[in-house]
Amino acid sequence: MKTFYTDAHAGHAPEQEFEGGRWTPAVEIPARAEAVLAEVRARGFGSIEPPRHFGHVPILRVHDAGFVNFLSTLTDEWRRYHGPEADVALASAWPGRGLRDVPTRTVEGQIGHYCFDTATPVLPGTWPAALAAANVALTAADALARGERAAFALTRPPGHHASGDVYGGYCFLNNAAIAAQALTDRGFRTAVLDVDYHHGNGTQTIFYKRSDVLTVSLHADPDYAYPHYLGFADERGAGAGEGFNLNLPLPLGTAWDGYAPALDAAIARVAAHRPDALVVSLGLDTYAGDPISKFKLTADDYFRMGAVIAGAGAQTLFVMEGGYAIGDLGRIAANVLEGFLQAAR
Ligand code: 6XA
Ligand code: ZN
Repeated sequence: MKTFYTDAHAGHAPEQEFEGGRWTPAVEIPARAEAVLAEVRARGFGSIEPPRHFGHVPILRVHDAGFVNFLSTLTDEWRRYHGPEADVALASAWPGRGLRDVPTRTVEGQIGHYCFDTATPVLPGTWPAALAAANVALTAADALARGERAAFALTRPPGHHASGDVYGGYCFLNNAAIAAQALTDRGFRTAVLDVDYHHGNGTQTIFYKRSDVLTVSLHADPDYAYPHYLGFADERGAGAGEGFNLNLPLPLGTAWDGYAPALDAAIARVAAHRPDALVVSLGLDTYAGDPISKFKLTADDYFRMGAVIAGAGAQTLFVMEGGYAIGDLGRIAANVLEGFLQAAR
């Protein structure tokens, strides 16, 4: 299995995020991807290749042009408004209930329209890093189109919280959705399976009214976990997409005994869709040692997870999402890939 990677992600290196009413050390940092890269290299799964550049067209298949323009010019606009030293763009007001979500003249108004939380600072290096991550996912998708059984897009910043026109949750461009759309555009019947601890609200929203791309997610119940406002079991898709979104919210403290039946149900739904391509949003924050999450999967459970995913029988694209236990992150990511490779033989 090839891994696709570029060190361009390191341009997005937040030091802090605003969380729980205070600035706290950022957890979505370059060391995450570096740890996974080192382990994937050491385990010898296959070549590690840089992304090619696909331009804006495949990104605009998923994201709104105004959103892309906003993100790509945000640092400039932020500095115009807040002064040349201002290098952390963060929303501080939103068009909540009773207010009007209308286009406004200043970046202070626009940022609340395009962002949904305070955990996602935009720095001068953020847009190039986000663009590079999308290109990593697109290059890996292209490997599937060329016939590879599987590929690993070692992406950061992650993507699954970003919808067509809203960013947040450490995510800017939805790498997995962009890849899923690119595969669909090349004639693949496509499904997305999201195993990140957090519900992939962006991915769900992007494909919610469509039947061509199935979206399935296992995650911490939003009743107690981020992103709080989407990811409930009764969200099944709408219009033509009715029945093509499956959410499997799980209780606090879920370990493999509770996780495995839900993963089996998820894979059964994926298999029933008969996809040619399966895009896996590979969040690793379900790990017992994760500093921001509350599931209890062990390192060995990730071998099992990879093997179960192989059972879907589709060409599979793993796209990295969350996971913050940096000391173990490489090992658990590689365990998924190894479990998959052994079962897919
Ligand atoms: C912000 C939490 C963001 C969660 C990011 C994540 N307080 N998403 O891992 O998958
Ligand atoms: Zn997550």
